[in-house]
Amino acid sequence: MLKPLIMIPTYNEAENIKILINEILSLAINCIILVVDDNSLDGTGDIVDKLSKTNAQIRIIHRKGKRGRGIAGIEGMLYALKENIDCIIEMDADLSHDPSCIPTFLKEIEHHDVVIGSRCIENGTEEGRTLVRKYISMLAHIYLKIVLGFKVTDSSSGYRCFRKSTLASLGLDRFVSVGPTIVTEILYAVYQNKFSIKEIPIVFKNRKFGRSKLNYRILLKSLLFPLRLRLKSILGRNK
Ligand SMILES: Nc1nc2c(ncn2[C@@H]2O[C@H](COP(=O)(O)OP(=O)(O)O)[C@@H](O)[C@H]2O)c(=O)[nH]1
Ligand SMILES: [Mg+2]
Repeated sequence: MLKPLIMIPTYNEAENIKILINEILSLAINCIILVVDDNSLDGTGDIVDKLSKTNAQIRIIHRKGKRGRGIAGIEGMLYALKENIDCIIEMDADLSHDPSCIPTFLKEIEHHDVVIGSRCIENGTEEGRTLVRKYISMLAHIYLKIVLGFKVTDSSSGYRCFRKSTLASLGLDRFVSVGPTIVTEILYAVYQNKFSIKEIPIVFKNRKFGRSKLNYRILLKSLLFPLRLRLKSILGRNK
């Protein structure tokens, strides 16, 4: 089986992170677990520090300075590219993404460049989300399909696996997303490079502990960002 680095960006996930890491360890796969913490105020970083002292599989990057899901994710991926691994799985820390899907990701990534956990294909679903969040996801999906031409059924899924060679060829250090638009920015680059994508079903569970970091400012940015990407691509093509 291919060896993954499992990258988990965190901000204030103290109630979730230990449960998640233990669930991943219980799968008993040869992997590195990398938490990229943005100096969480609730001690998430200290919890992972302690775990990492007794298990070399567990690593942590303590980020200082500007906070953001996007820049944290890119830093984690750039770290991963220097490690002796075959692929990178990214997942959220809030127990929304079930680690029991990891073996399926690893099986599929042997035959594809990218594997995406989808809530929208057969056997995939979403549990415990408010109607508002469901509509936001649905509209975001339609919008991304129109503006960026995405063909996958769940383009805003943050539970994904990439071959190391795929990520290495995307030029991650040029990416500009600070926040969660990184999910879109990476997927767009995957499409532009014509990499093969496979979707597998996931059951997304809404977080029970802690709070979502999504807010109206982030939503507005997420609305404008695909237009910016598309424009950049059109201007680049005409040069
Ligand atoms: N390092 C880092 N991680 C973040 C930041 N914002 C969110 N995350 C993590 O990104 C994942 C998804 O965030 P979440 O708030 O659950 O977003 P939602 O699922 O869209 O409501 C979780 O693991 C968060 O802890 C951030 O600013 N920095
Ligand atoms: Mg979440």
